[in-house]
Parts: sequence; structure tokens; C-alpha cells
Amino acid sequence: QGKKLSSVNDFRENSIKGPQKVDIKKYRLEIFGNIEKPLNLSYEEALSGFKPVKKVIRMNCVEGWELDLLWDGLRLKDILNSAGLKPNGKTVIFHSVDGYSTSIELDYIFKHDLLLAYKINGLVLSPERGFPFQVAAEGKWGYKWAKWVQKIEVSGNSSFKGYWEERGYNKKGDISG
Ligand SMILES: Nc1nc2c(c(=O)[nH]1)N[C@H]1C(S)=C(S)[C@@H](COP(=O)(O)O)O[C@H]1N2
Ligand SMILES: [Mo]
Repeated sequence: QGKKLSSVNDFRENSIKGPQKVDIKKYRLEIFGNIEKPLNLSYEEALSGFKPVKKVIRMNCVEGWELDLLWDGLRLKDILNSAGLKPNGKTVIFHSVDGYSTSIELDYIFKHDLLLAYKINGLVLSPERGFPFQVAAEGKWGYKWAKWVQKIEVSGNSSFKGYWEERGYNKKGDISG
């Protein structure tokens, strides 16, 4: 596409508890909440169960830095559809290994085809970058890009506030907002 990519080394590491080391043999990705069929997947099952997608996406942090990176990921809508959405789901809450959480509106995830990323610039995510999965929340500020994602909850509670949202950051977190 003729775009100059940033480096994985251009990130600042500001996570609430620092990089997390996830033991991939014990790791499970859980999808639960307002759905028909809760999912509980190993890393391999998640990667082999859904079609991989590549996309250049810009990440903007509220601190005033941004990066253009090539992301490999799974479509969140494929994962959510395979779990069977119930009609009362409004927001999707991402729960991470470090206790971090953040939410994104269900409609936004479908409209913008957000990815659950597992590679940056062709390299498997490192512990600093959120291995095994980071939400590539295209169009949203960095605090919506949950790293070390462990649980994906479909919720009817559209007033849920995650870690930074509870501390005053905007609930939508749109870059344009
Ligand atoms: N699990 C988890 N995910 C997280 C965070 C965190 O502290 N824990 N920080 C968020 C913030 S504020 C930003 S800007 C992005 C990118 O942070 P990084 O540069 O530390 O990777 O990750 C987001 N995802
Ligand atoms: Mo951030």
C-alpha cells in the first residue's frame, strides 16, 4: 500500500502492571455473557477456528503519539457470531490477564470490523505487546486496545466503565470524539 510502517519498538510501555507473561499451554480465551453458546478456546483453537485478516491500522494514544502498523487478527464479529449473539447485547467488555478492562459498543465492532490481533508487522505479539491477543480498536484511543485479552463478555450494560473510564476517560473513546 506504500505506507511506511512504524516499528514495534516505537511503543511506549505504560500498562497498569507492566508486561504480562502468559503461559500459552494454560491459556484459554473465554467468550461469555449475552450469547447462546459460551466459548472456551485454547490459543491454537482460536487461531485455527477463524479466518485470519491483515490490515494496516493506526494506533493513537491519548498521550499524543501514534503508530501505523500491520496487524494480523481474527474478526471479532466472526468470534461473536460463532458464540451466537442474543438480542440484548449492547457492549463488549474485554477482560485482561492484568486485571485491566475496557468496553467497546457491539455495533461499533461490527460496523468497523474490529480485529482481535495476534501479530504486529508479521511478528507474533511479544509479552510487552499483549501476547496472545490485543484488540485492534481501529478509530478508538489506545486505552480501548486491550492487551493480554482473556475474556470477552457481551453485556447489556451500556454504562459499564473499564479501568481508565472509571478514572475519567471517555466511555466511547472515539478518536474523532
Ligand atoms: N491489559 C491491558 N491492556 C492495555 C493497557 C493496560 O494497562 N493493560 N493499557 C492501554 C493503553 S492506555 C494503551 S495506550 C495501549 C498501548 O499501550 P502500550 O504502549 O503500553 O502497549 O494499551 C492499552 N491496553
Ligand atoms: Mo494510553
